[in-house]
Amino acid sequence: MKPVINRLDSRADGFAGTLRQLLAFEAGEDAHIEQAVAGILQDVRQRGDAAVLQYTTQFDRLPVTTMADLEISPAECQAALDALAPARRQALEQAAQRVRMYHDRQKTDSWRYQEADGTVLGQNITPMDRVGLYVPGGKAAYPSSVLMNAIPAKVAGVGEVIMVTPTPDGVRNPLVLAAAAVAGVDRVVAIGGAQAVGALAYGTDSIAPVDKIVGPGNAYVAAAKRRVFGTVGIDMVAGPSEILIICDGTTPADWIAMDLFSQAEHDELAQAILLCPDADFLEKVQEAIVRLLPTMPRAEILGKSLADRGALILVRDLDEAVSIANEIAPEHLEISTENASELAGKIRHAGAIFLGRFSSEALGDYCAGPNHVLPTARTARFSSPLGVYDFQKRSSIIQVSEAGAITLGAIAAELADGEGLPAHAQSARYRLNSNTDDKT
Ligand code: HSO
Ligand code: ZN
Repeated sequence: MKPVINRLDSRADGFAGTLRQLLAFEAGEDAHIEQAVAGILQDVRQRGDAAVLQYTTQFDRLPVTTMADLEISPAECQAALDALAPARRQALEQAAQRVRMYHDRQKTDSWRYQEADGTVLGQNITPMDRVGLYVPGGKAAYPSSVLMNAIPAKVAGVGEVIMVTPTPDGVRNPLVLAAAAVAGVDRVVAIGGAQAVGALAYGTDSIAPVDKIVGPGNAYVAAAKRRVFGTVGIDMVAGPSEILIICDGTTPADWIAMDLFSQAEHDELAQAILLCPDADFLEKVQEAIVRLLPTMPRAEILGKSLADRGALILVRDLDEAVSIANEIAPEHLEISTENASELAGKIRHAGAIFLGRFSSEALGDYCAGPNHVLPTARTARFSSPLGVYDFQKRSSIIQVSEAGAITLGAIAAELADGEGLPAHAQSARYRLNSNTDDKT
């Protein structure tokens, strides 16, 4: 029988290779999906709303004849919020407020500086005009993700956030609609799949084209986002959830087991790994996993995730744990140790770092404040959490003074000559002599 979770020892021969194998994950491209998505996108591009209506009727089993049928009004979202149980509504609003407060701090201002000769240089920071937010239907429709995607966009000052979400058989998810109301989403349309991505990217009569599409989706949505990238911006194509825990053995084993479960329950492909230098503690965590697993409603998913991709790894010491963590570059890293801040200072690659035994990853998923849209599959080596900056763009500012044109003109003309671009050189040289009267 397969063990409940993989056991590794960093001292064992071939450890590096075993670890690499465990981490290996490639979202394989499916030729059928690629072909279907290419067809749908082209159709939506050509036929607009008519194509969107046709695919929605077909895939979501919704016999709709006009896009107005698919509009979910702000009043309906507000009504969904009003209908929530008070405790649920309060939690949603408190989470939104904390996420907003955190993201407010990410706002940056345009800047300028002046050189001695009066030349002014700088950068203007402006929000995107319109952003599309994809929210999956079915079980993976997370209201928390609506907050995490929409709030930074609104904080950045995006003019219009259009949320799309499929409603198979016309079933609308009230908590998702309530979250849209709380997050300040401007418009909600009940469409999904590649057809929704196409509508947002290319625009139709009823939907103005957006500048960027964010939010998670299934393989079709991911393929569609990749294909429209360039026409619009996209956030990232997220892989399965990951959690890496470094523990010194001082946190209750049940807490650590449940933290591993918390990510493993997302997806059979999710990855939950524990690094610990204390062999006895690893035994305790394994015992806790065996005891708690059967009590979990999502035991099937999380059991498979732990058995296939999960691991308890015995390391020599915490320094080795840190270097393995940097190699893994996890989406979430919990440092559940006495000296968490000291270790955190040595972490170079991680989407989010949770310090100390009270900082469980679940708190970050919902309400601590930082974003839960994070780089997965080792991309934390070069990318960052979703933030206000993802909805802003920068324009360079160049305001050259009369004196500056002489200094810069000489440099530019010289380099333009070197590149064999005479119009560039002459354009710079015209301004070397600031007396414009004798120039025609
Ligand atoms: N842990 C997920 C986000 C999430 N968790 C939503 C619960 N709901 C991102 O990796
Ligand atoms: Zn989660």
